[in-house]
Amino acid sequence: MTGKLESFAPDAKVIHADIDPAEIGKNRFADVPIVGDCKEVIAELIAAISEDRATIDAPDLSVWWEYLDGIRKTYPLAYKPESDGALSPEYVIERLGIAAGPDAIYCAGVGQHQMWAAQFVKYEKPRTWLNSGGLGTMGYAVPAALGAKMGAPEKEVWAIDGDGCFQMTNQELATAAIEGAPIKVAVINNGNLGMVRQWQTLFYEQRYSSTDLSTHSMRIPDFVKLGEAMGCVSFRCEREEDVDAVIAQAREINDRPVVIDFIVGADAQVWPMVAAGTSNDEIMAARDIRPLFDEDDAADEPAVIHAAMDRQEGQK
Ligand SMILES: Cc1ncc(C[n+]2csc(CCOP(=O)(O)OP(=O)(O)O)c2C)c(N)n1
Ligand SMILES: [Mg+2]
Repeated sequence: MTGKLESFAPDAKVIHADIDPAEIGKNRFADVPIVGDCKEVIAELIAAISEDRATIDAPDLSVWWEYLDGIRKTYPLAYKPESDGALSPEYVIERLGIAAGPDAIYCAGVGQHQMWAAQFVKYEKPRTWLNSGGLGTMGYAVPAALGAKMGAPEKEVWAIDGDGCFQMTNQELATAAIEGAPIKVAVINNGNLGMVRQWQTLFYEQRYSSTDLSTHSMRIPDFVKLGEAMGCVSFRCEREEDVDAVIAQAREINDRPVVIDFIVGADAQVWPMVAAGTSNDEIMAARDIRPLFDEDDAADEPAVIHAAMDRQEGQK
């Protein structure tokens, strides 16, 4: 994602590897163009860097780490409770990550729930986060979880899915039930195509168009009934005080797939973000607050009600 092109990494030197020569330098000048298969290019790069490292000292990254630590301190991973008292999607995902832990495999769809799953689950091990990134494909989570479970049957596998994404591939639950792949699906049901709704909230004066899925207002489809119809054990959870118990129940079931319909607030927003047409260094930390890296803005930060990282530290 370049954002506004002329301000994209203006001081960087770019190495651009691409199998398609027409792509090289198409958007951004490449100082070092390499045409080739990334499988080979990356392997050769790794070998070249290791060779360099044998003779040249590793670079001093202390200034970079100081800078990153400063950002971490000023903008801790956080979320606010929903204004209408509804269950927070971030809370659900945070609790799920703590319960299932770093050995589980997590897959996500595309949208707000995906961003929160990236932020609030504390990954510690490789190959535990299956993600359809960069022009990601809605509907990825359930089939990805199914594949992960078939490939690693001893692992606990969770699909963290959106109510929109889930409707694209939930028929694969039948495959999971029939083929004996007891995956677990946490539907983060915010009633909306939340990622799109967030843009309509922030940039289109709350003129909501085609984002309400009726998964809240009409409960269509009813994900509990749908899960049951597909041979899964299904639960619904709407209150913060029930979240841990329903996750624990789901974790106990290993002979069938499980679906949990988490009914969460519609208005939670994902931060940080870059607005369309703006530069990546104008990244927004919260509504109306930009740029992220301007120290003067730190005082205007919204109240950090839950500092999720701190709370997780406390749990350990
Ligand atoms: C197949 C496909 N269609 C459309 C999109 C564009 N898109 C990205 S996120 C999103 C909304 C996803 O809604 P939901 O699954 O409910 O997730 P939420 O953002 O609410 O967590 C859409 C329409 C896409 N990425 N993939
Ligand atoms: Mg949604």
